[in-house]
Amino acid sequence: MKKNLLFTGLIALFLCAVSTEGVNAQTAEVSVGGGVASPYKINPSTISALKKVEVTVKGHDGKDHHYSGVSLYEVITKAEAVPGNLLKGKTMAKYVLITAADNYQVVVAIPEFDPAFTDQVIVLADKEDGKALAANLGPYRLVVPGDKKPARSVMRVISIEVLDARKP
Ligand SMILES: Nc1nc2c(c(=O)[nH]1)N[C@H]1C(S)=C(S)[C@@H](COP(=O)(O)O)O[C@H]1N2
Ligand SMILES: [Mo]
Repeated sequence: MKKNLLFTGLIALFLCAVSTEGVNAQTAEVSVGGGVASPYKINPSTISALKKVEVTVKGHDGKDHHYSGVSLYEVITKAEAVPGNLLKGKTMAKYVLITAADNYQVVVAIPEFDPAFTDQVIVLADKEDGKALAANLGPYRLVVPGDKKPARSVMRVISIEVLDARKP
């Protein structure tokens, strides 16, 4: 009898953990902030207002993967990261720090994805090969198509900060 109760309790705990993980995955947001005029959060409702972009990149598995989402340029433009969207002078020292749920962090310089400087479109993806990203990868993942290795393809992005190398 006691064993039965313990077993039922363990099952209940397990189900609880599984459903909490599910809720977290659905409500996970990306905060867009740092030195910007209009910080905001990316979630299913705010992302739907942004233009959709798609890229194809070769994964670690050697196969092509198709990612869709929004461009990092539009993400920081919506936050009013650069006055007049014209990168020049002092704003040339601005950069973007991407942080993941596991505290992995990478840096991207704005000219690496600003259409005034390059054709490379860096994507904050919410879909891989047509499907929502699995909980261990998403719900949001950065994709840097021009990189030879995928080290900046940050999984489980939770924060995008526009910072200034001139201000410590
Ligand atoms: N959140 C997070 N994202 C991450 C990492 C990490 O440790 N944490 N590792 C990076 C590195 S070093 C690589 S090589 C790729 C591996 O992604 P892939 O297995 O989809 O090729 O994920 C990148 N994204
Ligand atoms: Mo890596």
